[in-house]
Amino acid sequence: MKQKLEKLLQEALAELVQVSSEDSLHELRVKYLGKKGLVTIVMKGLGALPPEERPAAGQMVNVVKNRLEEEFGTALNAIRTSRKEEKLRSERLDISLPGRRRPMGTKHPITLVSEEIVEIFAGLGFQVAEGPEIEKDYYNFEALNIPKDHPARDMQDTFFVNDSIVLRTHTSPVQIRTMLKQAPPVRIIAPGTVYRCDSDATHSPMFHQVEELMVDKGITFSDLKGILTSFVNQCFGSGIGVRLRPSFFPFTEPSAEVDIACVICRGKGCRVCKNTGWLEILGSGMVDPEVFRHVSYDSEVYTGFAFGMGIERIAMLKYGISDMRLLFENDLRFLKQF
Ligand code: 2U9
Repeated sequence: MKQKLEKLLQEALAELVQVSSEDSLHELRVKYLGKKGLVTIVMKGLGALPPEERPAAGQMVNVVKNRLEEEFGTALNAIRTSRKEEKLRSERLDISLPGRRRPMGTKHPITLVSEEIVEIFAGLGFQVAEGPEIEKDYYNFEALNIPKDHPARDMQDTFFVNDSIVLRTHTSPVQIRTMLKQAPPVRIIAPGTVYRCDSDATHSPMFHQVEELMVDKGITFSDLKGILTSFVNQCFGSGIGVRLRPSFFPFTEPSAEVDIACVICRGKGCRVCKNTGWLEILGSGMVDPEVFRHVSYDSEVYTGFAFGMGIERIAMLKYGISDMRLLFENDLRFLKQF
């Protein structure tokens, strides 16, 4: 019996050395220690021995059984540890690898031009002011000396939300709101989105404007000319020709439209300037006393100038864009050029 057990133990240990997976280890355990295992069969045969031999034989079987249990346990731990290490090795992340870059967008030309204009006026002491795009008829029209039934309302085809609320047709209501909130001096720039019911190659129902307003004691038309000339030189290049033509706006008196020498032909005459040599870039004027009355500014004490320009038009002139719709189609082949 002793020899038989020794042989079983040696065979089991020899087989155990070959085992490399939990499944085959389980099979080996069943083969030797399972219900019908080789060691179990020996144990069951103990009853056939003479009673005086049984205790020693029983002890021997137990020794072999315990030894195998211990060896199988150790082997199971070793298999599990090596499997875990293998998993960690194969799933290791190389955190030193450079990440995948997200494709970078570019600023829209309208944003670029708007930021450039704001920068220029910030350098001249103007502060940015903002207001709502859905605006009271009063701030958009009435306070700007455009009463109901005034023909000027037809110049700005309006999107009405209801009888008294409109989509702002210009950023001028921002200046009205600012003046209602603060006393002079005022030196603000109001960039923003505006809406007019108009759509073709040079008009979009939604477009962008930037307006400037300066109010203080003793502001004159020559201050307007000085600021305008400085702006034009910084925006389109120094020494560029500027001219003012008399015009009319309900909110300014006197009023002037401002032209610059054509940036394409430098004044010689071309298709862009329709052979005039000049390009209209903005409208301007001295704030009408009627507007000051609406915001309770004393027009006997304070004067001011204002002007406004369409950002799309400035962008088209600066970058030589012939169709305004290109600015709204968001074709990346177009946008990536800026
Ligand atoms: C207040 C008083 C006066 C702003 C002004 C213009 C002339 C003008 C147009 C340019 C092209 C609008 O986008 S456009 O169609 N603007 O011609 N804007 S004076 O005058 C103001 C504004 C606010 C309180």
